[in-house]
Amino acid sequence: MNNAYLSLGSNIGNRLEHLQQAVELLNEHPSIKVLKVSSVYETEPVGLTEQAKFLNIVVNLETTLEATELLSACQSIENKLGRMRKIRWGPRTVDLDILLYNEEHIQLEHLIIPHIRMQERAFVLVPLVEINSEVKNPITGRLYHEEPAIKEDGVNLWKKIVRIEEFLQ
Ligand code: A4P
Ligand code: MG
Repeated sequence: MNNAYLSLGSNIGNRLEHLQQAVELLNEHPSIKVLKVSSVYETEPVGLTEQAKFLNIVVNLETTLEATELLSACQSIENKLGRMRKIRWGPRTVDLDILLYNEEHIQLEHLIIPHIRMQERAFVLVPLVEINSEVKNPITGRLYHEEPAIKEDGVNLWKKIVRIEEFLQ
């Protein structure tokens, strides 16, 4: 069994509903079981800053899928929820990125794990550390809660989540 962390973000329409639908679709996948869902954070856009605020969460799951198969599953959920793939870093119904897959270092043309920008992004680090404060960068061995970027502004608790069921209701 493999263990993975995903980052989910939405900044269009009913943002919470998009995140809930994405987690439901992940959990409905026969080879994926969602173990933990972080609280929901409202975050200032990073990269392309002239866009609406995001809601971001991090999800921990177990899966029998290979990393590349998990990426395909994430992309089909993005497509199902109507993402328009137009502007890099631009607005999206829902975006699913794989942060970590076991403690593997994967470098393929279309898949890099750990996610290359995760240690620079408070909107990833804050929810990640909330669900597992001991998680480490598998390459450097550094704890993600020690990354300086975690202290950056622009990430605010929006909805406290204690149990997955509560999130999926
Ligand atoms: N790809 C490579 N590695 C991975 C991975 N570990 N997980 C490839 C998922 N995908 C990975 O992504 C482009 C390509 O990355 C994919 O085809 C896949 O093969 P994309 O989702 O098509 O395009 P994108 O998301 O627009 O670009 P990118 O570079 O992934 O952007 P990011 O880094 O995901 O940034 N600000 C806030 N506050 N919250 C956000 O959630 N998100 C972004 C998107 C920007 N600013 C944000 C947020
Ligand atoms: Mg992406």
